[in-house]
Amino acid sequence: MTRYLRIRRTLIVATLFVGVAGAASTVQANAATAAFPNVVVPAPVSETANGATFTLTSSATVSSDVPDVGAYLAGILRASTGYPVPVTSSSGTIALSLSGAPASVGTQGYQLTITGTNVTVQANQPAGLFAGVQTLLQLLPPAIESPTVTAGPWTAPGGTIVDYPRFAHRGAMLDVARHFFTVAQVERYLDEIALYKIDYFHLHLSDDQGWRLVINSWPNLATYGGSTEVGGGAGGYYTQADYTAIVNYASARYITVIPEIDMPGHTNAALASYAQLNCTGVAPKLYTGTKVGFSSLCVPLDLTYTFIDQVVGEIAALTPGPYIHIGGDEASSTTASDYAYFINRAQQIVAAHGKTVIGWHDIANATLLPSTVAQFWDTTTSNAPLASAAANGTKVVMSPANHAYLDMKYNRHTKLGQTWAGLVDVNTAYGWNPGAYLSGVGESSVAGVEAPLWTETIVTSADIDYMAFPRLPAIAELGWSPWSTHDVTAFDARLGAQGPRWKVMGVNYYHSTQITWPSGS
Ligand code: TNX
Repeated sequence: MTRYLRIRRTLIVATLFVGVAGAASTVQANAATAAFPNVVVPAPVSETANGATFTLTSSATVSSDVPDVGAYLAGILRASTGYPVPVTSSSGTIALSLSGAPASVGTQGYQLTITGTNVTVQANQPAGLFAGVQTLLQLLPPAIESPTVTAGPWTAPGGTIVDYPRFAHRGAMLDVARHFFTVAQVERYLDEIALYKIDYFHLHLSDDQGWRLVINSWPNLATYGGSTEVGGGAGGYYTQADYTAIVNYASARYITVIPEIDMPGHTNAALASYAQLNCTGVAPKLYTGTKVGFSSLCVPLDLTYTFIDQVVGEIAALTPGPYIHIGGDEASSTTASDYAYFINRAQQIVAAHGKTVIGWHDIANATLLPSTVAQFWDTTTSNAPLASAAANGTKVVMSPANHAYLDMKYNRHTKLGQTWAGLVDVNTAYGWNPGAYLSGVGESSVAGVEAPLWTETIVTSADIDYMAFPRLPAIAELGWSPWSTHDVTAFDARLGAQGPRWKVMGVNYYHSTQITWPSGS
């Protein structure tokens, strides 16, 4: 495989197209060789062209062993082609099948075969079919993503792709606390991240500036703690039914929601909602600025743990996924010994509700449960407490702020965003290796990657789009594609091919000057 990919890279340089016919040993870089276009993000594990061209016609049908995935694909095809695309019980023109996939593709991968007449996606699990559908869509013309009927032809290059992820955890985070985003805005973002095989959506539900989810046993959290946001706007919150709608929308895209309640710091909204949670017994005012590190739950207070137990209990009951994120970052108003005590108790509470803890890497300063996952967010390449946790078996999600933070400015002219972790243009977002980045945290300690989007300066869906695209796909590729495919020139070309898709979808992406965007996009 490595050799195949090395040959592949040579072809990219020569022709900007990748692909081979037949076995690697028979590869020849001449014009007659069938080539796979270099368009799929994240880069697949292997692609073999067969020279055929598939054309989707008005008589096309979809069959699927997983009805929801068939319906998802047919819905996209109908909207843009105007064809009826019925979902049939078997032998569709496009067949999504849970049999016949190679074992090597695992639980999230797939095999996609495109001939002159048919398309087959085979996977071992439904998530793999969904991933294969995303690849197929990227091989069809960009207009296939149009929400309105558009002219074809609807062709896709023939060949076989065998594909599966490097890391099981490929996340995106949205901060709905600094600015509130409606369910519809969150669903729009879920639609966008699903295109790049993201499988975890981390929802940052509470911070100093807002509490965004109704907790029935502590109702003021949402009604008062959710009543503002950065800059003093009206804020907002999700009812439990809203949250369930988000969870279900994500789940239909094979994305697992990770809810975060940040603690013991980043808790001003909660402390403002209930005076009795404060060590002083006095509630602070609501906060609409952007400072961090000034608030803390009252560590010695018994009520603090009743509060956490009830909040976590309600959220755990609403959350089918395995994780609850307890934050734990920037607790600069909590002493080191209070912090360690607090994180230990918070872990026990989450475990008692049957969930696994994720926390920002600061939690490595406490004693971690074997299952607890740490999320690295700093700009350094070494972190002693995290390295020693990893040596003890802790798994790490990688979000180095100077590469993976979607709220950093692209360059000094970018209007939105922050600069504390540096300027992050596309090639910087792409230019690091998650499995060999932090000393003492090697590939086997890395659960995956996450691209967080903090929203101190982000207000609209157009803002979200602008900061996430085109960087989110770079992080998605680092999480999915084998390191042997890592090649900035080839990546930039693949990313450029996404531009016309985002244009058709109305995604307000940043036209990075590092990328050659096709004309008109
Ligand atoms: C740091 S990194 C934070 C957030 C801010 C972000 C802004 C981390 C875990 N916490 O509270 O929103 O920087 O870039």
